[in-house]
Amino acid sequence: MLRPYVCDELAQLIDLGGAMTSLPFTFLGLDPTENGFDRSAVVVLPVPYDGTASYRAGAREGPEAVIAASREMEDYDLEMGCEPCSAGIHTAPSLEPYLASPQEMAERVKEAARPIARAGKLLALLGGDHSVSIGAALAMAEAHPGMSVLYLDAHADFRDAYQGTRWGHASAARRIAEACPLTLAGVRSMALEEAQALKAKGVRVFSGSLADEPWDAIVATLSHDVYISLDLDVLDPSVMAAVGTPEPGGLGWQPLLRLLRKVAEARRIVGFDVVELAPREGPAACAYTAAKLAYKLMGYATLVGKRA
Ligand SMILES: [Mn+2]
Repeated sequence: MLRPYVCDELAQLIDLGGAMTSLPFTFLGLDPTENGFDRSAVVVLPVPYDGTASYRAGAREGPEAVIAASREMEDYDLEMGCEPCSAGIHTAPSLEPYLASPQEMAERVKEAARPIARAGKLLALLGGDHSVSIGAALAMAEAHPGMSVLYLDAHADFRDAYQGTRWGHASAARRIAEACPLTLAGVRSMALEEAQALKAKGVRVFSGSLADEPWDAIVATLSHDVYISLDLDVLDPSVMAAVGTPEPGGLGWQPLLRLLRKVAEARRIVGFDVVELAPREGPAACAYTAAKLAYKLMGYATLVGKRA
């Protein structure tokens, strides 16, 4: 079914069965005048694009579902004992997709992320299929020389090209790894071509559900500034069913939080993305889980971590 990329409040209520609320359609329902760009430490960039999805599409509806679910969330975080949103969370307008060329779409994301990166804001990109991370990571790497990327994904996304493009979700980690050091974690599925390329290029790979919690070993591969690209399919499908390409044997919710907190404690998180939520592929709880994960990352990055 064809749907507009940005649907109105009414469609939102019908689609997601969301509670009736008069909150603004921003992350957490925060007041946009109190959370303007200049006053906010965090900038949410919604990128409703799934032009390169190869299995189950629908990630174009991810950002909207995450923002809708975030409006049902409490501002207060029990673990941190405060309201992480007091740092200011600005929700930027949704980036308009460009469907004619995945490469130009990556460029468009990069241009949108650049001013956020240059202003020293914490970028919080909401996808979208995983191809949207390419432009975001490249813009962040430009603004933060020496930055490394922690790429959390059930799949390697390391094909040189797939289905006629080098800028799709299946090549996202490969394109990013050409620009900055990349660590792949939580991976449970890859092609032979990818296994060989990962080895040839010396990418650090932590595979499986990470049940032995190799957090220190993962952190040790990362430089001072870190960008986290988080494909929700890194979580086990029992926790996160609403993804385009579910893969068994993934991380649990708590282990993933422990990893993210470890990274925040030891490094400076300069930005992150949460991608691949395809809300129609799973229960509504998945959008809420994704929203909570994004908020946890905002809190860890701004409160727990190094800010210099
Ligand atoms: Mn991915």
